Amino acid sequence: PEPPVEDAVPQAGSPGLVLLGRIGVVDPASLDDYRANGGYQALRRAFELGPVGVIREVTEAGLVGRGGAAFPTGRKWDATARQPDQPHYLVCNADESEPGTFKDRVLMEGDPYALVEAMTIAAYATGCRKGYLYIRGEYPRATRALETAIETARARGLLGPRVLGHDFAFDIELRRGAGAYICGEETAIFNSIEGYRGEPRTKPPFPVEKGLFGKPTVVNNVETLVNVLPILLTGGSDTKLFCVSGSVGRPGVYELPLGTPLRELIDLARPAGTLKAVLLGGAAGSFVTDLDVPLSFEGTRAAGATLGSGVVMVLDEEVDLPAFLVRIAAFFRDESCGQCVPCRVGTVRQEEALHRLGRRRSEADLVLLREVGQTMRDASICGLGQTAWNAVESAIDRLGAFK
Ligand code: L3W
Ligand code: SF4
Repeated sequence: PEPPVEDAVPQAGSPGLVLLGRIGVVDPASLDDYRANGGYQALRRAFELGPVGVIREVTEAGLVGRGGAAFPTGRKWDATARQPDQPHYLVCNADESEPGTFKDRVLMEGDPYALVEAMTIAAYATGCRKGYLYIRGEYPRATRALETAIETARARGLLGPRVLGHDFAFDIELRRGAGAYICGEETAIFNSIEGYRGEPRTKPPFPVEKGLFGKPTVVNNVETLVNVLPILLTGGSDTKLFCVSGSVGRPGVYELPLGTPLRELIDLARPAGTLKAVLLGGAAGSFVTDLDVPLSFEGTRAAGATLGSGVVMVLDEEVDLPAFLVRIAAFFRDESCGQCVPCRVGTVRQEEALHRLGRRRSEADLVLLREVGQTMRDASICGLGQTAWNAVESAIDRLGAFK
């Protein structure tokens, strides 16, 4: 038997949790439980506000995307709602694949109706009648939880031709990924849903204008959508989920106010060894050593890092840094879709150079790494290639790797 989802949430059941408040408290399969714990209040409020009012509240709350890029959600919704081209589509990006990221999994397994309700609100605000929930193929338990939630919501009139008795039709189709990291890139998702290879498209045009099936599309991450519920009910909370892993005694998903110092989070997770560095933002992120850095999008940016999707991977002095970097490079080489040369060739060259550097120091290989890394950053089509050198660069510059 699988361990209960709340095992991955060290704070489960604590007061003050907003996004994680129902994890381990409600039975994820029970719509009645969800409703008894605040469920579907936000959708009722959305119908009172009307689509324009919902977008105004989301914009005023300052919600930004939680998938890594922190784009303002209200702006995205407003741009889609205004498109005259029909139909509009909603896509929930639940292809959570960034190494070290597992927050969306916890939300989907432990509180699946919250995502169904939040998608319904997003669709109402932006004029979508159809939503696709694109879920990572390796998440069978989350898939089952969402299948149950979608079917139950449909049977109880919370999805379908007249949602909650209103003149608003909306339904959700669940699509499973097949193991490719690149299918978490928003336009690769469109190709995958349309039945093509999961390869990113060039942007612009942005999805708000031409997305799924060439139509205006809102794409949001799971955590971004779930944030809309407290925004409509209380004006928002400004908390963020963090996925803590590595050399700590209590790994798992934590919810803390944005801006909390990194040190506080690591103390909660109980560091296990002498800390060497923290990888923020996952394989696409960077190492930091300053534990006073505030965990906010601006704070991490000022420290030359990124909050990304909330990865906080703790490394102690025992870590074999060269091997760790080779592992990251191998991941990107494996997951590059191969569509553009800088990334297809660059990720191979990066891994080869790191292998050689692991055996013996070479100035020429360090120069090569930097040139290849900069080329990937400048010339790759999508975020995968553009960020594939981030962690390696910060390990060399900040941790003195290969000195
Ligand atoms: C309308 C414009 N829309 C941008 C939209 C765009 C997208 C969003 C962000 O993600 C991040 C990276 C890593 N009009 C617009 C516009 N948009 N300009 O805003 O766009 P963008 O291109 O900045 O980023 P992105 O390609 O969506 C890249 C992170 O993703 N990452 C990994 C993430 C992994 C997970 C996970 O496992 N859950 O999220 C890898 O690189 O942090 O910052 O919607 O359409 N003018
Ligand atoms: Fe594919 Fe890499 Fe180019 Fe992205 S950057 S389109 S993953 S080859």
